[in-house]
Amino acid sequence: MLNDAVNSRTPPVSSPLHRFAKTICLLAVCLVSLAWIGNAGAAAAVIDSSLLAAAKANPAQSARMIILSTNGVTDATGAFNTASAVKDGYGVGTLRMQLSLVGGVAVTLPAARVSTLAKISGLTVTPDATLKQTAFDNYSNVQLWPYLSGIAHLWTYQWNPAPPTPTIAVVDSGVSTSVPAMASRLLIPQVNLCSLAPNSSGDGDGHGTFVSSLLAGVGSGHVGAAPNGKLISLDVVNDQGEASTSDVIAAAQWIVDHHWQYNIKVANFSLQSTTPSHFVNDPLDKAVEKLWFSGVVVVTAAGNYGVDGQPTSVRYAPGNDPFVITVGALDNKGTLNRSDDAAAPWSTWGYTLDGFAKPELAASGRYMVGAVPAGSTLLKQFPNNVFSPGYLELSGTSFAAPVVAGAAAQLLALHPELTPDQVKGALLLGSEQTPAAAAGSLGAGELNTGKSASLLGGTLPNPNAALNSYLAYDWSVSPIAYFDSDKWTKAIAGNASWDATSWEAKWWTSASQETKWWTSAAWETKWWTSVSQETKWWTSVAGVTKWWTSTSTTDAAWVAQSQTDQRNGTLAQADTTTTLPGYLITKPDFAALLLDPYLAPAP
Ligand SMILES: [Ca+2]
Ligand SMILES: [Ca+2]
Repeated sequence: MLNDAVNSRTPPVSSPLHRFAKTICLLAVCLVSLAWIGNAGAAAAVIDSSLLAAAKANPAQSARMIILSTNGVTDATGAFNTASAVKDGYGVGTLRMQLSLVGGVAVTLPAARVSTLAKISGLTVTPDATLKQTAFDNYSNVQLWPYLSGIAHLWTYQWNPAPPTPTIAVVDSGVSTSVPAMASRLLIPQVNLCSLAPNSSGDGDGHGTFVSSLLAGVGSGHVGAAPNGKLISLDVVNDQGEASTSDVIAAAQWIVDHHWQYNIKVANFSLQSTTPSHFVNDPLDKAVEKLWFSGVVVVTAAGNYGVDGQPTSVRYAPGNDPFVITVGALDNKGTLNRSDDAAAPWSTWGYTLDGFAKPELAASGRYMVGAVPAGSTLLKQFPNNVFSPGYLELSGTSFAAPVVAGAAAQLLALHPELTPDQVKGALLLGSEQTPAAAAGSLGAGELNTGKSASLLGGTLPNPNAALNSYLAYDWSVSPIAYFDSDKWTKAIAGNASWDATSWEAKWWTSASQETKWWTSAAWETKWWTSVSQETKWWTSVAGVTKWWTSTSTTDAAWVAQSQTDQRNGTLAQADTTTTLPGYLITKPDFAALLLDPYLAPAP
């Protein structure tokens, strides 16, 4: 079972022994080639050139080295004893460890003694270098979110390197590659689709760079969710945080046209329209659905227009589209324990104008630290939010979305064959319940990527199953499916219990193997017993249809989500009064993580 395969990749515990075993393996590979070179040299000792240089430069300096002998540990030990006993005034050495696996010893000797070792045939002497394990092992983040979300669990694997994540498209204000965290992170030069002036090359606004650094940055101490894959940046937002719907749709079109070419399997939209809409008519919703039906997981922000944690309608595209993954902002309260986790008070949740509960799930989105370009609009607007040079601390569902987008990419790295529906199912099924959060405010729950990864071998529920029965094809136009909105509209207009029959039956039966989440009465009853809200909509279909046509063609202005949140006054005040730095991981947190099979970072 694939489930087992995934588990077997995860070391049981981050033990020193495991680490040591890996070190030995890496060294062994190294030394096999050295030994071969040595044998080719007719049994003369082979001394690594760096040790010879060290002996020449500072013969008295104590040097850590590994002595291998073609005759094994005994002869290597003898060689050490001979070298250690040399009376040159530099003192004796230390035999630190016998390495029977490779026929050698790890020792400390005055550097000058390599001249003695060089005269002993059959030896290979190399520095006992500090191993820089691999770049992947250096991934770290000073904040809590990568660990709490189970993302750090997937940064590394027992057998490095980790499988690369697929390419992630970022539809935002651009990415500045002058920011160290984002240098070399773009697969191809940025695609500029922004028609609104002023728009600098790179990222004049800063939002896209911030989002991208959370997604896949490699800045020291600020590694993003999917650092072992590449991004494609589609710039649709100008330097003032504005975009037009048509540009965002053009970006979706670009991704549809190029996803095979660049292996794009995830697209992040930390954006929203400013015009309320129904998904069946909204052009951007249709665009992101095309992405979804093309095999690209679409992740988007729920919005920051919630007030005091109360539900509201979730009414803006693309976060109101029922197919895609809409992400709410979790306030993890700066603690690893989930017992205090809740939705950030401004994180939007509730029903869409079409009756679908949003968000799907939530991830940390409060007091997030991300990279911003020097001179960017965001940096100028929030000088008091500077975490460290080049880094800001900001809050918003914009910054929760890339966490989930990165998580989706990590799942696809493990199982490239997964469809967007399956990725969505795995993310929801693996999500954690949070008792302190209002039912539904975090959707199915809080992201736990490690747990989702553990479920990939099993049958995954398809949260979109009921909707998929309304997919259709028009082969004369496109091989990509489309949502038959006429059929769906007729179905719900003629059957007010569409939700409780076709939707519910398929959704719940597909998940019958799971008990925890699917039997959650809170989710189900919240959804299905909100009769007043649903009825209100179901019985006004005619009027709604009329309203659709008056809004759907508007090329509305767009705003980057965090900017709405942070720049509209009250919320910015609420979050900026917090003392920096916030929500960091502590040593006790890290110790606790090691005991959690879904969260423990691989060594
Ligand atoms: Ca831009
Ligand atoms: Ca917490």
